[in-house]
Amino acid sequence: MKTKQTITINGKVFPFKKEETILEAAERNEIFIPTLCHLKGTTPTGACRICMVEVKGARSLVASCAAPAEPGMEVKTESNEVIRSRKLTLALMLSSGYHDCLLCPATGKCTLQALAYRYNVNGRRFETSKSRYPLENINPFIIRDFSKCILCGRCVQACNDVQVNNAIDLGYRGVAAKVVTAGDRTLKDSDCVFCGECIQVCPVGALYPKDALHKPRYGETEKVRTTCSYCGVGCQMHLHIKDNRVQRITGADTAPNNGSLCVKGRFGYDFIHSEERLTHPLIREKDGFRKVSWDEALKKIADHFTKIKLQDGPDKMGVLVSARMTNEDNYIAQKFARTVLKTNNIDHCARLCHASTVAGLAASFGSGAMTNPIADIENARVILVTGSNTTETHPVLSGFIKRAVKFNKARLIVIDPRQITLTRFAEKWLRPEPGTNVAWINGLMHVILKENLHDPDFIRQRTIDFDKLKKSLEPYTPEYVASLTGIKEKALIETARIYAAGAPSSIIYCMGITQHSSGTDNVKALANLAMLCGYMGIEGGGVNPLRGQNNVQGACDMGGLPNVYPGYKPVTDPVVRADMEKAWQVADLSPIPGMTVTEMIPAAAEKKIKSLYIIGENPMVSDPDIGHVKKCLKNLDLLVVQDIFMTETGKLAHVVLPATCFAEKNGTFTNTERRIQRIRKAVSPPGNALGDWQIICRLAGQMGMGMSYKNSREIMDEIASVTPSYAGVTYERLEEKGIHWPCPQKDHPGTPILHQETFTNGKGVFHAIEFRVPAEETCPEYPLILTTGRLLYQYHTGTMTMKTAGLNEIAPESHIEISSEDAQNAGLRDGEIAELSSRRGMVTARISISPKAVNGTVFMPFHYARAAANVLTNTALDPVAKIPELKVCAVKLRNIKPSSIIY
Ligand SMILES: Nc1nc2c(c(=O)[nH]1)N[C@H]1C(S)=C(S)[C@@H](COP(=O)(O)OP(=O)(O)OC[C@H]3O[C@@H](n4cnc5c(=O)[nH]c(N)nc54)[C@H](O)[C@@H]3O)O[C@H]1N2
Ligand SMILES: Nc1nc2c(c(=O)[nH]1)N[C@H]1C(S)=C(S)[C@@H](COP(=O)(O)OP(=O)(O)OC[C@H]3O[C@@H](n4cnc5c(=O)[nH]c(N)nc54)[C@H](O)[C@@H]3O)O[C@H]1N2
Ligand code: SF4
Ligand code: SF4
Ligand SMILES: [Mo]
Repeated sequence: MKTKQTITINGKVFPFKKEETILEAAERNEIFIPTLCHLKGTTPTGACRICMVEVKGARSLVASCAAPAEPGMEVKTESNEVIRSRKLTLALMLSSGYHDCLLCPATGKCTLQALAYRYNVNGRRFETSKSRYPLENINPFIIRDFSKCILCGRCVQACNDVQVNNAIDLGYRGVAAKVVTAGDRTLKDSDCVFCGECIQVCPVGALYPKDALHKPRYGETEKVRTTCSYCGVGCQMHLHIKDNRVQRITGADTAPNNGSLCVKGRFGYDFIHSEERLTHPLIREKDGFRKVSWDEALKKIADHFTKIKLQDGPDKMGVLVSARMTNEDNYIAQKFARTVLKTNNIDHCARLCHASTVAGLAASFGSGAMTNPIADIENARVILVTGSNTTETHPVLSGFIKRAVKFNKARLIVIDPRQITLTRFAEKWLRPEPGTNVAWINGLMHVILKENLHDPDFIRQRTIDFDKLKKSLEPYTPEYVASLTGIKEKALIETARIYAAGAPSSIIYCMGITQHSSGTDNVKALANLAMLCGYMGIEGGGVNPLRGQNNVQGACDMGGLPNVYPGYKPVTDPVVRADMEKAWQVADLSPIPGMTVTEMIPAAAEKKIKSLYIIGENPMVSDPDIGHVKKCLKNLDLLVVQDIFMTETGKLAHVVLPATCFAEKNGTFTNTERRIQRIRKAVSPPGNALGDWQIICRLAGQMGMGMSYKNSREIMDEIASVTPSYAGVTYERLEEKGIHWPCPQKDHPGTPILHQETFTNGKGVFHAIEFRVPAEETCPEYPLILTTGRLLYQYHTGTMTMKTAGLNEIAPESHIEISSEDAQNAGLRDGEIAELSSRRGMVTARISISPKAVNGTVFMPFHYARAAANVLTNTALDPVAKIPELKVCAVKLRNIKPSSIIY
């Protein structure tokens, strides 16, 4: 029998694991060794010398963070010699720079201070040397106090090896040594993206949030673990609370983010305590709104809904649920629409986002969700990212891609018309014309088949309709694809070879694929590609749509859609309907699939929809052709908006209801990788604001239908009882790391990777897909393509991010991103104001000449209500998923001098 290898630490014998360092073996056995420079998960640098230990037989002390544990080793962690050495190291650190603990915001968190205290060392042993570098505070978020820096290098590792933003490094030598940016510029003028990972890892007070000096120190706050309420990555975070306020946010060291956050998650929380929060229900009066009681507001709504229901029928009403609110909120909202209003007219922003994913992947695999978990990206040999500006829109997830390239030699293919940041990490970057996705995907498959690089066993055993696919691919030769997409033949062929050589390759995609009138086709084509090479149901493979909103996956799972109940059970199936009637103890659930949001809003223009209850959505900025949206909403008999702020949509409402935000409620969000995670109440709501499900239940009560729950936990228990993929979920089980659905039983561990043995469908289905041009093409009058999307520093319609001054400082206004050639042709210089118009409207915005832009295409963020990109966008829909073509429309540019106009 193999004996376990052991190491002796402070006289006690411990087994150790292969490749463990002395430090790791000690930590695992709860023996304290101090560290300053050591950063978990990165290569040890041994820079700070504080972790020195005595090893029997060694000539000098050993840095435990870098030295491997060896069999029979005898280690002392606190011998006299070790303590002498640590005291000297600490004394030298304390005499270098200016360690003024009295005024330091790191008090309570500073490791140097804690060690000085533990080893009884002060800064008076040696003469102090002053810092050579002044404090830097001319960026929106981070203060760099070089006088406190001990040059441990953790921030450099955090930036380069964890977030892989490569903004800082150690520069200069000897006494001049310093953490620098390229060219030693300020952070503001560097590649820094203000993720704040450096602040989080700094063991002293050399890096801290700009507002830290006015806030309570670390020891004075209480931590509440919760989930970020911005994007679908679902980062786990700690809200630091004092005086009923969120004072600071830090990353929680657990999956999926392992401590990391992005700039919005870490710094974008001013909205929570904003003065502009809605605090009272409001009812429209002639020239504005009147504050009213909950009873008055709810009675008005209830009376109106009841009247429409009786006079015009339930299907004249619609409800928009929200991907921003919890599963529990969404479940109650759709239950309200189905059981109280009696309509399936329920939808939400997923329609504008991944409706084509849900439709496309359901047709191909039987389940429309991300197939593999986030951490699995690091197992891929090849990563194909397309139509996803990952570093800006799923920043923490992009770290997994960048680390896979940097440390695992994964090969990255980026296929995107814009020169997004990720192209810097890519081996191949293909630049298709917007709207030509089916052409290049078919082209890749054409090459793979021609060169016999496909996986015949997988195709035979796990799929159907391969022959149909094969035949459909014949015309898509590299030459033909080049003529449609602008991608060179050679580049396409080489890319096909790289993808096929992956074993496994992972596909990651987002809005550049879905937001097209051919969105469902694009998604099915990607599913074809992955099945062709057999990359399904395995680690490091899969087809991975990155879900956008914090809880858009959950809002779909909860049945926030017009055609399905919770768990995607069709409303048209009589057996399912009977089950739901029994579970909900109601009769006569509507058998008719409802309208989508892209149908409900236009239907208002014709009075086919008379009332809309919009919860946590802002279509007056986020829906295409907002000129028309406005007309439609104004035509409603009753518009109810339930939000945390007065939005552009709220301003048109008859009744506005104040909801609580994520920091004020309990519940769950389901992130992009299907991980159901807790959110927890940390502060109390402003004024009379109420939780979303509480408001809806009270409204149901007003309408004479009892819907009452003690708490969100009770709602989750009901969700589990009617939703097969959530059946095994309880709050207790979610506590630490959440659970990936499907989780069908209480003892089921959850399912990180889908489709392992069989597809949800049984067999995977190949689809023959023909390329179709976008609904609107360029023409002599509108010669440019407009594509729209996001910026790192703003989130959607800006209701939340625009409350944080620092985010607005970096991304203050809309702009038109354009290539220098196109700008020159239009006679425009960088920073000038131009008019951009489409067949639907016109906006003015500043020109931003950028290498990101490709000739012939301009890009505009859609975040800004002033100069809103959606004044221009096309409402053309994908015929299956009904998603609008937000990524392509035809526009023209006009120079409007003088350039000094600022709107
Ligand atoms: N900072 C920030 N993060 C966010 C959000 C936010 O508002 N702000 N929103 C969240 C939400 S809900 C979502 S859905 C996600 C969206 O995340 P993304 O989809 O990554 O965001 P978009 O900016 O819409 O960009 C999509 C990419 O598609 C490319 N593209 C445009 N047309 C085409 C095309 O025809 N083919 C291909 N292959 N690519 C094309 C664009 O150049 C762009 O790089 O982001 C989420 N994260
Ligand atoms: N041109 C163009 N348009 C687009 C896109 C694009 O790429 N280009 N992308 C589309 C996509 S993918 C999406 S997802 C949509 C997003 O469109 P929306 O969902 O309309 O945008 P948000 O700003 O996220 O709106 C959410 C609202 O919820 C509120 N809110 C936040 N938390 C809560 C809560 O707990 N309860 C309640 N009741 N309210 C809350 C916020 O204040 C905000 O007003 O935009 C779409 N529009
Ligand atoms: S700024 Fe902080 S983390 Fe960076 S080297 Fe200095 S002490 Fe270390
Ligand atoms: S990556 Fe997404 S979930 Fe994570 S902190 Fe940023 S916005 Fe929040
Ligand atoms: Mo989205």
